[in-house]
Amino acid sequence: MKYSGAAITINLLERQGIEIIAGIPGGSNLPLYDVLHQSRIRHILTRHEQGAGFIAQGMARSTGRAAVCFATSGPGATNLLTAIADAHMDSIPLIAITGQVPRPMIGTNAFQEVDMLGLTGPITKRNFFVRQARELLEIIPEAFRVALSGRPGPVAIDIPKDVQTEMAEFDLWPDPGVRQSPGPGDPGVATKAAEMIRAARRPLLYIGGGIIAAECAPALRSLAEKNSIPAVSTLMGLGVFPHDHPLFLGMLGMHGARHTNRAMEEADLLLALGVRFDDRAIGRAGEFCRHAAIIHVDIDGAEIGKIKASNLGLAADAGCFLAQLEPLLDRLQRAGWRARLATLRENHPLRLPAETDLRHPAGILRFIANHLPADTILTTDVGQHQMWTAQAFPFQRPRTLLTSGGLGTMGFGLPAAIGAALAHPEKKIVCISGDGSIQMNLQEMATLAELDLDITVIIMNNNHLGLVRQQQELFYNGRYAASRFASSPDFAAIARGYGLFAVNLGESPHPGESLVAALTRTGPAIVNAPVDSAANVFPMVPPGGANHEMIDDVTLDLTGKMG
Ligand SMILES: Cc1ncc(C[n+]2csc(CCOP(=O)(O)OP(=O)(O)O)c2C)c(N)n1
Ligand SMILES: [Mg+2]
Repeated sequence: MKYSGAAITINLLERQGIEIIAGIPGGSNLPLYDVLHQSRIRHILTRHEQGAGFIAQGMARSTGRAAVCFATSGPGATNLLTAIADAHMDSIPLIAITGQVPRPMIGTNAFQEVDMLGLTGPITKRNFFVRQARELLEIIPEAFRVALSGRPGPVAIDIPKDVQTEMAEFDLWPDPGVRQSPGPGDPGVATKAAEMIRAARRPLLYIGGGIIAAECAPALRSLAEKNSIPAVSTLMGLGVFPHDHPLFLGMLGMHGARHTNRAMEEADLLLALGVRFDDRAIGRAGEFCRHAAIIHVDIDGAEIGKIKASNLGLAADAGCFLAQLEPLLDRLQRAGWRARLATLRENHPLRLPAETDLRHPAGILRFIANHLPADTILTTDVGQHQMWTAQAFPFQRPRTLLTSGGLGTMGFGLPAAIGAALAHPEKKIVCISGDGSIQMNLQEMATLAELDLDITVIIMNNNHLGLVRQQQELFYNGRYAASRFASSPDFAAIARGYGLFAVNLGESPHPGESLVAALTRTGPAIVNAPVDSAANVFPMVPPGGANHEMIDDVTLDLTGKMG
């Protein structure tokens, strides 16, 4: 057989089962597009490469499968970097394939030349520069294997234009790259963990995105139920427990409920699974869970002991560990500990506005939850609206909250929603955005209009960079530098300009009805929701503070301890 580098690439992507690629063509990847044009793979033309990166992420995050984006060299490639870094922080299997200037021109500052190998090194799991067309036969399957195995993550592949056109002769197509089954992990650790759990009186599970990546949410719930171990979750772990599960205590950390963070203070054993002790979750590390022994299990050995020393650590797949641990645990009620946690919840509840309060993002979130099926996928942008989504929306299942956790990238929400809708055409997708964030990838409204997907975007419009404004109010003595927009666009008019259906709740005589109409119609809808610009997300751990130093609108005690 004899194929060009471009044909080898597209063929191998087909063999990997890739059905959709998002991207933008340009001089350096035209040979790839020329072959893609004949392929059964569907191409989604975005309006910015960052949009393509986040569309691929939306597909990957909502399915757990690897997804692909394309960009040309130079500015096309650099426009992908934020989406690649974002995938790296949240362990998302993204394959970013960029065109590069022809080999003889490399290193000459050729038109649209940029060193992608150098730029993507720190933000990928692995990156490749393809020197010859035949190397693609190894590199493409290897890229998928790396992206999906162990701790998932992004892989970048940079292909010079003349490698795309170079012909290579070979006999056999390689097998597709697949996720390698994780090793079972040391069974001795499970035995030791079971002993520690048996000796504990107030154990807690601290779970995160690793449980979703390992697809072991059902195993985790049944282990928790068997031994009555209550659970707290990071932002990335929301959905692993249904929000109203009797053992679920909610999200911990910077914007967690007071009773959730307080429970951590009282625990004597922490079973940390698929988590990395991120600062937004644990606050000041030295003071996190001061009275608890820690068992830490994560697929990435580099995370064990990185931030917080553990009494027992294991680099293993969470699902394999749970399978070893479950038979070793007794059926227990732990009535005393659960009663204590119920009292904490009663005394320190998360106070949210009522679902009739459509001038508050949390009210809107509670309201829409009543009109959406339990498996609705929500994407968010980054800001106050993101934290209110985490607090107020009753997530029921894994992979129903797609949010930029580690990098916190404004502009994530709309393209990620497009990706989720492409992967789940039968589902309604809702994007919760902010008036700041939506403008960071606003151009993808054109892509949405073209694709006519079943997406409702709700822009929580407080005319501010709200989370910044909040920090300035609380920690910079009300010096509001660059957090208020002096002018605000008419988002509904803009959306209509893109050819989308749009409503402005501020102009609607019956906002609730307009919101339901936007949610229940099939096809895209953009909702501008004017909300109170003075509202703050509470409770809040001051940046750099310990979780027990939470403040809220009642205490507003910047130095005080948790009441
Ligand atoms: C790309 C990017 N730039 C800057 C920030 C810093 N930042 C975090 S939240 C925020 C404000 C977001 O405003 P908006 O989308 O309106 O959400 P709100 O907080 O008002 O709900 C900013 C600027 C960021 N997270 N991402
Ligand atoms: Mg805002």
